[in-house]
Amino acid sequence: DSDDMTEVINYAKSNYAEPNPEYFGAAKGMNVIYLHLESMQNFIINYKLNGEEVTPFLNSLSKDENTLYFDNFFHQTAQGKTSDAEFMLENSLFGLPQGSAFITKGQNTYQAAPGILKDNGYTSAVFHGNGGSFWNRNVIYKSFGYDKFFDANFYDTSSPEDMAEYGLLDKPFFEQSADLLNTLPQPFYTKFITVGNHYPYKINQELTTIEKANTGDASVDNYFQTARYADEAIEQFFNQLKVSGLYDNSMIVLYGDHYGISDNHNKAMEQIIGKEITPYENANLQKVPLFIHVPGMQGGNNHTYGGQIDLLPTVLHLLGIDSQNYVQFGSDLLSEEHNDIVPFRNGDFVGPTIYSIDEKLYDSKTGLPLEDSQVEMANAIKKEVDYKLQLSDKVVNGDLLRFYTPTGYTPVDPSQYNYNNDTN
Ligand code: GP9
Ligand code: MN
Repeated sequence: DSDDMTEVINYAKSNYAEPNPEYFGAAKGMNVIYLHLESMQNFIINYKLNGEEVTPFLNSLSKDENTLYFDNFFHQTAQGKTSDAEFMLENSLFGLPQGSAFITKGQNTYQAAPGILKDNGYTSAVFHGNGGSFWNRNVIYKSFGYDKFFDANFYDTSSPEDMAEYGLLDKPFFEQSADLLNTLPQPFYTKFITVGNHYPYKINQELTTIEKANTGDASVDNYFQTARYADEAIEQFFNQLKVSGLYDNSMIVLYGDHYGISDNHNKAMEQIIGKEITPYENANLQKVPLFIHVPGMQGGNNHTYGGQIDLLPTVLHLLGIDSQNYVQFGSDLLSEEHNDIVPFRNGDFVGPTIYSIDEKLYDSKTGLPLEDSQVEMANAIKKEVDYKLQLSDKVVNGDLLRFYTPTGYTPVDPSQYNYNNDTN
């Protein structure tokens, strides 16, 4: 009810982090291009398999002068996997503890990125080479205010060798996306969802350019080949953007959606990373890469602790749009006031001083168990984390945003959108 909404608004106010003037508006008026990198984990960035880089293109971005690379950035997904990642980055609301909000809460009222940006003159579109009803996308994207959803219907999926288990492989996907992208009025807000690097990472060997690993665990071994394929596809897409000229007036955001290798495979992963996988190391394996490329922006490696919940306020501030009137549970990664405690969906958390995993505390730097003197601080953080998750769930389960319209925000009318056969 509206009392709950008052509590939510008060929390959102207290959680708001002022933009950093050095970055605020660095991408003002630019297009936004999200690359949703299926199952890409951070350990693979700058990792060498038998002396060879696995993701040379992403590695080069980690050294690019106009790219920020966040190396303490965590996925915060649960059972909703891909859809949880999307839900967080479109809304800065947490996915639900069970199931997928995409499926169960598709008709809620949202104040998502496409809606916010529409009021700032942006067109929005999602590109994905799988059927539109997967994860209920064709329903919830309307609630988010997406103008267009180019699903498998818009792509040529007739060549079996171009297909992965969940749709069109990344290289033909990006290639065929070029014409669709050119139909969009600028500035646009877009998301490209890749599928080639998806469990169990099987790929036609003719498409591979790196050997498998040899741990004996098939999905771990294959992962390096599909990650390399994804890396090549991303490079190809960057080249396409350079040719079309979009590269010069677009912010490109690349993020891993969730882990690719679950903890069932930790024995093989110990061989890969060369150390024992304790609960602390297992938490570190939940890091996913985040790159933000903005023409003219000062890049570099950023060690701030953050997670997917923080992306929306970060991106809005880079675009010069203040997030302060919106109900968002994350905070701008580039702000001095950024909250660097990263909640996981099960109530565990990580941050620059303490990791709390399964009720046990670890020193963030060393991974050693924490002394009793720090228990009090950890308990206080834990309380805040639980409160935040529960309040976000209240918003989503109670569809509370229908009781609140931020100043200057035009509510979305989902019935206005029609995706599949609408090619105008
Ligand atoms: C399918 C894709 C995969 O459309 O996005 O989702 P996932 O299995 O990773 O949740
Ligand atoms: Mn996924």
